[in-house]
Amino acid sequence: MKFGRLIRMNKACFLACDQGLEHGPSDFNERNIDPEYIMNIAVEGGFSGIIVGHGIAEKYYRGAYKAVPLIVKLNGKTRLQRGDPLSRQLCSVDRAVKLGAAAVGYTIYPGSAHAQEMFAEFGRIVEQAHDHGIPVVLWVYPRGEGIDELDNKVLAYGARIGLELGADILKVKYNGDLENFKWMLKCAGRAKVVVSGGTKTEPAAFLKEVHDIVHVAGGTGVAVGRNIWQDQRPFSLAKALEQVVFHGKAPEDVMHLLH
Ligand code: FBP
Repeated sequence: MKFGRLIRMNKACFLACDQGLEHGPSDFNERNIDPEYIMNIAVEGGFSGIIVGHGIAEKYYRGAYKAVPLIVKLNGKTRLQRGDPLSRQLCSVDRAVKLGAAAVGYTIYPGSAHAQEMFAEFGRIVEQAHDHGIPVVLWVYPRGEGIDELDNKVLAYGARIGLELGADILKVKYNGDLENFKWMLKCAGRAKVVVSGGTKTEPAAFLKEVHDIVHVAGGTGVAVGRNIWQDQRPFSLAKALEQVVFHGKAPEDVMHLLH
C-alpha cells in the first residue's frame, strides 16, 4: 500500500474535523465552527492528513488546503441516536476519490448489535479503495451494551479486528496503559496505528501522552481534533505537536512554542 504524504518519516499526524456530525456544534466556538479555520491549522501545523466528511470536503477542500492530504470519512452518525451504535456509509469511495481523497475512513463499533453490518460494508470499502490504490483508515471503537470500551482486552481485540478486516491504518482509543498499547501494536500487525485525541486536556499532558505513544511504544501517530482546535493557541500547539511526532522532541523542549 502506498501512503504517499499521509505518512512522513514513518509517522502520521491527522487533524480530525468530523465532530460536527458525531457530537454536534457544542464542540465548537465562534472561531473553530468554520472548517476553514481548522484547515488553516492543518496547513500551518504540518499535519499529514485532514479528516472531514464529503460535505465539508466538497465545499472547503481547495487551493492551499490541498497541501494537506485529504481523508474522507465515509460513514458517520449523530449523538442523537440511541441504543447500540450503527454508522452507515454516506459517501462512496468513487466520490471520495473525485473529491481528492488520499485515503478514506470508516468507523466500526465491535460489540454493537449492528457490528456485522458495518464489518460487511467496510469489507466492500476496502476492496474499492484498494482498487483505486488508496489506503483505508479504520476507527475501531468497541462499543455497545455491556462493552467496557477502555478495557485492555477489549482495546487489544479491537486492534486485531482492524487488521483482520483489512484496514491499513487503525485509529484507536488509548486508556493510558502503555504496556497494553504495545500489545495492541503487536495485535495490529502490519496495520499502522494512530491514537484518537479525546476530550480536551492540558497541552503538557497531551504532548507527553503523544510522545509516549509514538516514541516510547512505537505507534505511528495521532489523529486528533478537540485537543488542538479547542485550545486557546491552536496554531502554536499544532507546531509543538509536529515537533513531538515528526522530530521526536521531548514535550518539555517544545513548550516554549506555546505563545
Ligand atoms: P477527537 O480528537 O476530538 O476526540 O476526535 C477523534 C474522533 O475519533 C473523531 O474523528 C470523531 O468525531 C470522534 O472522535 C468520535 O469520538 P466518540 O465517538 O468517542 O465521541
